[in-house]
Amino acid sequence: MLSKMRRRTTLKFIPLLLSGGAGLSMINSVEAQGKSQHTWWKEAIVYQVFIRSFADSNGDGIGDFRGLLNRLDYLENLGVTVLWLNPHYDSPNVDSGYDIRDYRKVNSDFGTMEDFEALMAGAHARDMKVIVDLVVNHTSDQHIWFQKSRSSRDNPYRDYYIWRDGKNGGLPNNYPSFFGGKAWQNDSKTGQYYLHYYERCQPDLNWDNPKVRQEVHDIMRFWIARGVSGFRMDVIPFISKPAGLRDLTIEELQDPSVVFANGPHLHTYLHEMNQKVLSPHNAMSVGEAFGVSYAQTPLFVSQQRKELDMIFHFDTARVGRKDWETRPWTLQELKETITEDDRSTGPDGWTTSFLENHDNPRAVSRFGDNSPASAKALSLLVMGRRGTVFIFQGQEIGMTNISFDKIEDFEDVNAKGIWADTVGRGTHSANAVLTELRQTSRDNARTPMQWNNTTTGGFTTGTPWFRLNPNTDRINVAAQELDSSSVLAFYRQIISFRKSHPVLVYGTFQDIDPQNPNIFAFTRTLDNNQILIFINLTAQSQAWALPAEINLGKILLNTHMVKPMGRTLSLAPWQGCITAISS
Ligand code: ISL
Ligand code: CA
Repeated sequence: MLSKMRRRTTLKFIPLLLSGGAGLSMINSVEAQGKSQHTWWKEAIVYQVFIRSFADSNGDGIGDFRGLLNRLDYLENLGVTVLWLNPHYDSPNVDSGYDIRDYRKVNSDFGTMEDFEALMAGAHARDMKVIVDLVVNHTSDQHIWFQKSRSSRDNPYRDYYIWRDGKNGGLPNNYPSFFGGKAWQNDSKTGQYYLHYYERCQPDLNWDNPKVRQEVHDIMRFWIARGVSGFRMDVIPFISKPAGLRDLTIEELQDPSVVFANGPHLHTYLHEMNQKVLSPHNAMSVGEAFGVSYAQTPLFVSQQRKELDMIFHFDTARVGRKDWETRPWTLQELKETITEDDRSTGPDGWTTSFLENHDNPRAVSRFGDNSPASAKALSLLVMGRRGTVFIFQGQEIGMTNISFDKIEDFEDVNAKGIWADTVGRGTHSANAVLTELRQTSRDNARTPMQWNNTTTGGFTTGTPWFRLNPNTDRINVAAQELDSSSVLAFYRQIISFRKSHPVLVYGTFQDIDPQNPNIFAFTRTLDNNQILIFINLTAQSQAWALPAEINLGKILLNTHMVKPMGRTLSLAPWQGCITAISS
C-alpha cells in the first residue's frame, strides 16, 4: 500500500565513518545531543499478546486473561518487562477486537473484569507493566454512541461520527476503505452516509467534536486507574480528517494512507491528549504510524513537542511488500529503512524495533528460511538496533507462516476484502491471490501459540478457534525448553544481554557496510563503549572482510559455536555475533 517512492523522504544524513578520531567524535556529538533521559520504556522488552490465540484456560478454544496469567512465569523467564495486549474490550469481533462496542467492558470471550484485574496483579507482582491498545479512530457500529448517532439527524450523538450527504446521486467522495470497497456507507434511517476507513461496521469518530476527545481522555483515565501503564495507539495519524474531504487523485488512491494521515488538527489533538492524560499520569505511548514519513517523525516523537513517545514505521517490516502483494527486495534496501528510521527521530526522539505484529506475516518466513538459525539471526537484528524492542507472541520460538489451500480457511476480514476486490471482480486469478496471501496475510501471525507437540499445541483442551500450524509437532515451547541451542534459549540469552548492556539500548547506531548484499554489520556506541554486531542474513556461508578501522575484540554473543577469526571472517549461514572492538 505504501508506495515506496513517496514514502522515501529526502531526509539526508552524513555517514559517520569510523576511521580516525573525527568519525568517533561525530558519533559522540550526535549522541550528546541525543542523550535523552533514561526511561523504563526505552529499556523495555515489550511482548505483544494477541489474547485470542495465546492460551486458553477454560477449554472453550479461545485464549483468555487467565490463560495469559498462567503463562506469566514463562514470559518473566524470557525477560519480558512489558505486555502489550491486543484489544481486550467488548467487541463483536468483526476485526479481531479492533471494532469496540464498549470501551469500559472487557471482551467476555477473554473473561471478566475480575480476571483482567487478576492478570494485572500477576503482571505487577512480576514487575511487568501492561499497555493496552487504544482504538479510537473508529468504534464498532454496535457502540451505543453510534446507535444513537444513526437514530436521527438531530440526536446529540450525531456529531460523534462523520455524516455526509451523497453527491450527484452517488457517494460523498471517492475514498476507498482499507478493507475493500468504498469508505462510505448509506444509512437508510436518515438517508446520509457515514465514513469508515476500515470495515463498514467500524464507523470513524469525529475528533473535531470536543466531546469525542473528552470521551477518549476519560477512557484512557479509566484504564490507567486499573493499572495500565500506557497505550499502543491504533492508526492514530488518521484521527483528524482532511479538510473538505475532497476526492483523491488517481495517484493518491494508490496509497490513501498518505492523505488520510496528518490531518489539519492531528498534532493539536495529540498534544492535548498528552497534556490532559499522558504526561500527568506518566503513561507511555506508541503510535501506529501508517501514512507518516520519516521526515514527519519528529512532529510526533520530539520530546519537546509533548505528543507521543515513539511510533511504529512499517517500511522495515514491510520491505518487499506492496499492500498484500510481494515484490523483489534486497538486504541493502532493508538496511536503509533501518538507518532512515533510526535517524528520523531527531536528536530528542525515540523509535521502535520490531519485525512482527498481528498484522504481518512471521519474520522467519518473510526474511528467513523458516529455520531456527534464521530466527536467531533475525532476533539479533531486532535486539541489536536502537529503539524499544517489540516482539510478537511465538516469535521467540520461531513460529512460521501457515499455508492455507483455499480462501475459506482464512479468518481475517482483510483477506476476505482483498479477495472480493480482486478475484471477486475478475481482476486476478484465485491462484495468484492465494499465493500472495500465503506470504502476506495477517492470519499468518494469528494462529494459536504452540506450547507443545500435541494437535492442539497445548493452547487449549477444547477445539481451537483457529487452526494451529501443523508444525507445532516440531516448533513448540516444551521442546525448546529442553534444548539449550533452541531459538527460545537464544532469545533468553540475547534479552538478558541487552538488559545488562546499556550500549544496546542507548548507544548510537551506525551501519558500517550498507552496500553489502548479504551481511548486516553495525556498531553501537555509548560514551567510550563501542560494540560491533554482524549478521549473515543469508542461507549460505559468507566471508566478511572487517573494515580497515576495526579490530575484532572479544565475542560477547554468538548464534553459533564456531568463532569467526582473522580479518576476513567466515560466517556460517545465518550466523551473527556481538563483539567488542579492540583498539
Ligand atoms: O494490515 C493492514 C492491511 O494489511 C494495514 O493497512 C492495517 O490496516 C493498518 O496497519 C492499521 O491497522 C490497525 O488498525 C486496523 C486493524 O485491523 C489492525 O489490526 C490494526 O493494527 C483497524 O483498526
Ligand atoms: Ca477461553
